[in-house]
Amino acid sequence: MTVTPTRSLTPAAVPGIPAGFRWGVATSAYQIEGAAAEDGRTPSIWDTYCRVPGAVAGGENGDVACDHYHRMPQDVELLAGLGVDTYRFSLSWPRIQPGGRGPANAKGLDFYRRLTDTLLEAGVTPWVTLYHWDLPQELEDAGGWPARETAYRFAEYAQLAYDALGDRVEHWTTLNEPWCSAMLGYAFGQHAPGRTDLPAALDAVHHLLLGHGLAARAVRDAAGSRPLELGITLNLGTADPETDSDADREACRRADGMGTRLYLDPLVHGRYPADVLADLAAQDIELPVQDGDLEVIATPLDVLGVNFYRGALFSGVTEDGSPTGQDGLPVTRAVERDLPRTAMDWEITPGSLTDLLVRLQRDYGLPTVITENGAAFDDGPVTGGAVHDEERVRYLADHIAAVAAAREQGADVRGYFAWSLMDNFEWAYGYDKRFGIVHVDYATQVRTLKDSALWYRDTVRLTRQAAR
Ligand code: IFM
Repeated sequence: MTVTPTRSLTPAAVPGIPAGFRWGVATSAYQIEGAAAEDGRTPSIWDTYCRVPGAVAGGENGDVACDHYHRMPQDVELLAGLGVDTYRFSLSWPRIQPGGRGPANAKGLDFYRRLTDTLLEAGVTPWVTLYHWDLPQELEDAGGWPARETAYRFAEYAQLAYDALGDRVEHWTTLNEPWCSAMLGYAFGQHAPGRTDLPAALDAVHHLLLGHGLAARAVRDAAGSRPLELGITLNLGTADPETDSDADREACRRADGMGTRLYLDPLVHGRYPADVLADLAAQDIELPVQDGDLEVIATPLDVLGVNFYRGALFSGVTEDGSPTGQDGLPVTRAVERDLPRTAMDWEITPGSLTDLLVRLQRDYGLPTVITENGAAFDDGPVTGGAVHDEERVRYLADHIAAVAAAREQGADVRGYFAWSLMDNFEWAYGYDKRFGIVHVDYATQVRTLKDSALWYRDTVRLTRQAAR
C-alpha cells in the first residue's frame, strides 16, 4: 500500500494508536557497551571478526563503542527523558557466561541487574534480547551455529540469564534476526564469523530455531507463574513482483520463502515450508531436522518482534532477460526503484510496513511489536547543541503512520521501538552509519539529542495524551 508522505514534521498525536501501546527505543550489547575485556567478558565472534583485515569499514571494532558499560546511569536518564516506556537491549552472552559454557559470571550479571534496576526506578520497562549476534568465540571454534550443540548451549545460557533477571524482567526475546546470524554470518561472509558456506548457513538456520525453542521452554519453565511475555525478533520485509510474469512471481515466492516463511512457518505452524525445502533439495541441501525438533521450535510465542527497514521488488530474470543465473539457479533479483534512500542505500518504503503487518496478522495471527525501525542518514554536525536530522524525522513519522494504518486494517501491533537510541557500531559498516536519534561524539562520548529524538518524545507524549 502507499502511505501518503508526511507533510508536516511538527509533532502531533498519531490517530489510531491506543492507550497502552508500547513506545520504546532499542540498542544491542556489542553495538554500544564497549568494555570488551572487562569484568570477565571473553571475546565473541564479533571481537574476532573485527580483527580480520578488511572485514569492518575503517578496521573499527566494539572495544569502546558508546562506552555504555561505564555510562549506563546517564544513558538510562537520557532515554527516560524521552518519555519512552520501554527499553529494548541485549545481554552479552560472553559477559554473562564467558566462553559459552559453565557457570555465570557474577560481574556480568551484576551489570544487567544494575541496568534493569535503574530502568525500573526510572519507570521504564526492560525488554531483554538474549542473543544479538555475539556468540562466544569458543562456541564458534567448536562449530558455531551450524553445530547442533550450540542450540543446547544457548538454552543453558538463557536459563542462567533468566534465573538472574527473571524476578525483574518480564519481556524476553530469544534471538534477534536469525536470518542475519545464519545468512550474513555463514553464507555471505558479511558478518561474523565471516564464513561463505551455504549448506552450513542452512544448518545454522535450523539450530538457531532449535536454540530458540529450547531457550523458550527453559524460560517458560523457570518463569512458572510469574508474568512473562516471550518472543523472537525477525527481520522482515515484503517481496513484490516487478511485473505480473510467472518468473517475477516465482522470484517473490523464493525471496519470501527464504526470508520469512523459513522462520515463521516452523515457529508458528511447526513445519518448514515444502516449497523452500524443495528449492533447497534442488541444491543438495537438507535441513538437519531430528525427531521432535519441530515441536520444540513451535513452543508457543506471546509476541512476534518485527524489525523492519524496507520492502523490495523482485524480478525472476537477469538484466539480460535470462531466467537462470551463472550458478544455474533460477534468478531472484532485487530490482532497484527510483525511491528516496537512506545512507545505507536502502529504499524508503513505509507502505511495505503496513502490507507486512497485515500479512503477518493474516498468515501467523500473533500480536506484533516493531522491535526495530529507523534509518541511518548522513546527519549534519552538532551545531549549538542540536542536530537537524529532518530526513530521520520524516522516516520515523512515515513508518509510525504505517503502523497506525496496519492497526486500522486489523493488525494487532502493540508497540514501536525506534532503532536506535543512539549512534553506535553498525557492524561491518563501523561507526560511519549513524542510526541514532541521539548523536554520539565518539571522541568525547558526549550525547546530543537530535531533532528526531525531540520529535519522537513529543509525538509519544501527544499520542498518549490523545488516547487517554
Ligand atoms: O544495527 C542493526 C541491528 O543490530 C539489527 N537490525 C538492523 C540494524 C540496522 O542495520
